[in-house]
Amino acid sequence: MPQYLGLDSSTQSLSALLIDTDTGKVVVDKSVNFGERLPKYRSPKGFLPNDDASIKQSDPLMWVDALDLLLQELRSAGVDLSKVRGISGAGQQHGSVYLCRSLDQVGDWSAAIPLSDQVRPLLSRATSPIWMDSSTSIECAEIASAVGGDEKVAAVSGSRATLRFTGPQIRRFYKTSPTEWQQTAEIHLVSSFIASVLTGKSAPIDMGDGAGMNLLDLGKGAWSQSLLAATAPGLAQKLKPAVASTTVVGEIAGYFVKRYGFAPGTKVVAFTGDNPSSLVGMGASRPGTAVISLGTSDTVFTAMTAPRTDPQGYGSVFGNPAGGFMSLACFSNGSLAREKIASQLGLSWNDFASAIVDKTKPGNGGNMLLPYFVPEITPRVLKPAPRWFGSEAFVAGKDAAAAARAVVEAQALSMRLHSEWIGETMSTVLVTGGASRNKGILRVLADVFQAVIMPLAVSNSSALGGALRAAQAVGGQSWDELFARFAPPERELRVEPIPATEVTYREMAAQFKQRLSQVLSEASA
Ligand code: ADP
Ligand code: XUL
Repeated sequence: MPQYLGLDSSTQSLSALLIDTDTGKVVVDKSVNFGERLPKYRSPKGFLPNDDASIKQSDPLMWVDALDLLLQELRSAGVDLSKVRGISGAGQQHGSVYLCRSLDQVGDWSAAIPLSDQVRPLLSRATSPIWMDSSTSIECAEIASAVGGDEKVAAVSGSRATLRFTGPQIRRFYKTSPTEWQQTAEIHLVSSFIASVLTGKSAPIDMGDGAGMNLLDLGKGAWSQSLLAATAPGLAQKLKPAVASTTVVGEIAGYFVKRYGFAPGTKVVAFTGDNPSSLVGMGASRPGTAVISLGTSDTVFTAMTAPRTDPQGYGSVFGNPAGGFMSLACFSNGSLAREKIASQLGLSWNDFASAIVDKTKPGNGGNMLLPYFVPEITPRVLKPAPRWFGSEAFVAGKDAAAAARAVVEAQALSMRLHSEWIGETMSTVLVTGGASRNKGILRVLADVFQAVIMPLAVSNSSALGGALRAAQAVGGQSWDELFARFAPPERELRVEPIPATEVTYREMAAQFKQRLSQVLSEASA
């Protein structure tokens, strides 16, 4: 009964998913929501409030406390963690953690003291910038100009210098906090930080998540000397060499053996980004299957054999943990925008779905919303600026049903428009994430993409990806076997497109594109 544990430290929660490769069953699937369970961190949505909408940071100790809390809950629920043979997992991408001492010099954690109390004195920076941060316009321009332009950055790292990416964030830290920068011995991504905490050693960054830093030379699979130099002096000494995602990075620290009953010697496999991990968890790590993830951010991604970059400069190329690369377009106005409409208009998620399916029609009677409630990544909208077009009641925010359809139609149209560069025909799209069970959302996606939309049995594909990667790297299981047993889509929940809506959405897409470019040109004027 070998078991493998996948962890996903995402924006709003930490999840654990345990699989048994003998029975082919998911043994446990449990999450701890940061806002609800750890209110002392004052982060109801997983990040700290800030008057400046461009600054989005989280307390890394919240992630550490969540790890203790979740493992404690598994233990209390009677889960026998001594059966776990291997652990891997994922973190929200791009977020970074700054340590004043390498964990390699710290020794094992004391089992008598909560982890967060032991990690606190190791932080050279109290907060971690996360993927929602958009405060680095100047740093992106500086990095691009130092290496010969944005195309050059994209050709080497797979993405133009990008606001949320770790390199520009590191540069801003170096410029604004020179003393803390000097005190920093080691920089981690959220993924490698959690792996480091688990092993009590400094775990290297993997190629999948490392590609989201604007620092990795994708062709060489190593840090780019010119990008390191353009980002901050001394940066090379603060990063370990990046490793393949299948690398065993260490064994579980004694702390977790003593406190939670893991077997000594349990292997930990490199953690990766939540999207690369989802690619594996969806069984989509070979080219040809597109995935839409509806989490805090909405993302569209697919595996690809050779890296191809977005000519518009919004999309990214990351490492595929199962080998090769993946393309990704990320939208920050995902679940938070849907939640905003639902909560403002008093709709439960069931009401929200029924507003779309039963109360409104494709095209929304001419109503359209540009749902930029927070700064948007794709396309780049720096200042929140929702725009409403249509009937008087709709524009006044008084037509709840139309608003529900409008937010989802705009999100789907934007995903369609901004994933064209990926160049995959999307006849079947797998969906995952917290919102992937909402029938209204699935209906709109099917019609806008004219594709069969298929949710996965497990909605937390990122944690599942972690468990599958551990089973592959530690247990020697083949991907095909693992995908067949753990990642089959829920065929009964699939949503077929209605062919008659193709014309409606073709016309609506053209109008959306036109309104969007008008808003973008006004914003840049
Ligand atoms: P992340 O991994 O980014 O933290 P999740 O994939 O766990 O996010 O998704 C969390 C989000 O899912 C919540 O913010 C919530 O808005 C959304 N969500 C949960 N259930 C539903 C539902 N039935 N319909 C629509 N959205 C939902
Ligand atoms: C991807 C991105 C987000 C985060 C949080 O580039 O920024 O999807 O990984 O989920």
